[in-house]
Amino acid sequence: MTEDQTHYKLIYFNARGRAEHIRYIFAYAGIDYIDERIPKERWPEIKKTMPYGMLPVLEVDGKLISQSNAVARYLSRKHGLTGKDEWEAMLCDVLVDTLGDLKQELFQYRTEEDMFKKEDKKVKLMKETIPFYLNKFEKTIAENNGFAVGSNTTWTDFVFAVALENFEHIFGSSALENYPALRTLKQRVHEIPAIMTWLAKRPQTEF
Ligand SMILES: N[C@@H](CCC(=O)N[C@@H](CS)C(=O)NCC(=O)O)C(=O)O
Repeated sequence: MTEDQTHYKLIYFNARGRAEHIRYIFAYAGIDYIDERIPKERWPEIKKTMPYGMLPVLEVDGKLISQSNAVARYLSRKHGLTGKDEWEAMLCDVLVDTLGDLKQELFQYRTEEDMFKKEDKKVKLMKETIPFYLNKFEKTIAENNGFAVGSNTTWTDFVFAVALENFEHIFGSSALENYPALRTLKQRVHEIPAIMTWLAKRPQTEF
């Protein structure tokens, strides 16, 4: 268990979503926290009390902090998960933000209601957007022997492991077959004992 005596409550919905990489950080660093999952029917009332009306929010000794990646960076800085120096910390951010760009495109595809537009989006994603990003991620992670940045575990590894799990859920388990370094990263993260313990006990949700 860590020296971190702060009282943390992570408030989110019953989903992995934008909170799961934060839960990996807590697990990895051995930090105690309350994993509060708001039922949908209670959200309208709770929304009014949140700083920007959205989740996740981390309660830190009673103070409410918004923005999943601000929270993730704060905890990662405190617990040595931002790489060995400022340069690596920046590289962590570059990869997280670039992956965020791809996730945004995937979100627009998943939420498209017009079936024709959805099919067009799928074709573009599969032929252009996904290979464009994944080939670049693959190259970087292969150069780092399965780490997103440098040669140690960073919070960026967790962001990728969570995203890659979702990616395989959406596109099938063979979706990463041409990306061995990405598969290595995901497997390595999911074989870290503290993360394995979390995976075994976490609530099962679709996303
Ligand atoms: N940039 C914010 C986005 C937060 C966000 O979009 N939260 C969604 C859930 S993933 C939410 O709270 N939706 C409910 C609402 O807007 O009422 C973050 O990363 O924390």
